[in-house]
Amino acid sequence: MLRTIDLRGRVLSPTELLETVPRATAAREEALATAVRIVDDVAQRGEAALREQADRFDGVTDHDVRVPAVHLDEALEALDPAVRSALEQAILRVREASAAQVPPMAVTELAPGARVVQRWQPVRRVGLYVPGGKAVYPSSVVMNVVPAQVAGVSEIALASPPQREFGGRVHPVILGAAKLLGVTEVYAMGGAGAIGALAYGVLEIGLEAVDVVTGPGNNFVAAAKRAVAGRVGTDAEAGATEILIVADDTADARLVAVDLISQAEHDEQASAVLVTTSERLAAAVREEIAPRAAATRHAVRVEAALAGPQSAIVLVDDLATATAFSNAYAPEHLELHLADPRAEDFVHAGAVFVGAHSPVSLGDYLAGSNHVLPTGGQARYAAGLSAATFLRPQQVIEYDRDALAAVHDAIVTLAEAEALPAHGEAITARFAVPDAQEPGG
Ligand code: HSO
Ligand code: ZN
Repeated sequence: MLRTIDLRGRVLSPTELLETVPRATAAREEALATAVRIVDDVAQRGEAALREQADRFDGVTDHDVRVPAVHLDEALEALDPAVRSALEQAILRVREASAAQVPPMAVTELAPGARVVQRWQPVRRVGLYVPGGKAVYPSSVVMNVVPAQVAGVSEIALASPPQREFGGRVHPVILGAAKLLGVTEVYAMGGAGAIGALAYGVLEIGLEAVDVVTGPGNNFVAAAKRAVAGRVGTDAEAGATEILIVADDTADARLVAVDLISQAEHDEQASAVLVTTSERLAAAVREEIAPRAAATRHAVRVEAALAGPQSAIVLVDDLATATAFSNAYAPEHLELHLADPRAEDFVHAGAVFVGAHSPVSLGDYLAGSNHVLPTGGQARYAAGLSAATFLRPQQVIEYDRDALAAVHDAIVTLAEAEALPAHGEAITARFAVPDAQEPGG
């Protein structure tokens, strides 16, 4: 089921490496036109458009788009105690790690009396999206909400699709998790329309436009985030999940197999890739994975993901090529099963999991790290959710007279070089005594 690609004896450029295991991202681009239409419809027709979309996509009519407070209370009360306790553990860990990751204020004294301060300002109001189609992830409530709270965001609106099987309400465990975190502004709306509603606001239901929209989702959600980017800030696109494992001959084939399967469980489009220098390991993983995949609850989905062109076992000559492959691929999740793992060499990955006891499933729930991570190669330039997603660095400049005098000539020179003499005069004016106010004048 998992095809093997033998790259041994071949020297490939990063682009050629990438082409050997293509991702299924074309669908995201194809979704863009539809997403733009749906977002525009919500921007123009507000609640009516949201209701039509709920009917069409979720099979739900006459539901409360704004979730009443009592539904949140009921959901928290009904939360299974074991689930509640597990969520609480996750919240504590993500909160602790997120708080430690808040960047400190930077004060630079460039000269006596010349100061540039960079301070971090929270975004005022954010819209967090929690998917609820093929999968319902209360853990994603934690991963979205906690960093926003740690950043000091003052208003959090949460959106998740209305569920037909729950009478048009948001999934009760998602509601319970939201209430557990103190989030009370929740909307039963899903897909591209929800992203449009958060970005443009829907006054009839009391939804004020937000400043930043974050969260994972399907191709239409990802495309809608592209469509509203610029109007609001957005996080990276967390689409179909990806796991890339780099392993040598010391790796345990059973653990490699179960980890590949764990992420293939999300989606037929999920990518599960093993890059290894060991022919023995490749053969052992091939042997382990088929019966395990067949025996798991979502066998059909797992097998489809593993059999897809986006998944493979890649055999390479050496660790340097494996590293180059991983850096070209820029996976959402990278696991290192190596005798001497050098995590610092793997510069393009949403998150790096080091050693046999740090599987992606740990990061999905309890590691303390965030599981909303860039997919589709966006880890080359983007980051996973963190408090920083909800913070903007702002520079504060304060020079005194002597400090400004010290750079007077350089500013005037540059202003003249740019043919902007008024810029220079704005400096000179501070040192010339104005005629009208000359002493005794
Ligand atoms: N692996 C997913 C997150 C998740 N897993 C939620 C289980 N629940 C994307 O990082
Ligand atoms: Zn997962």
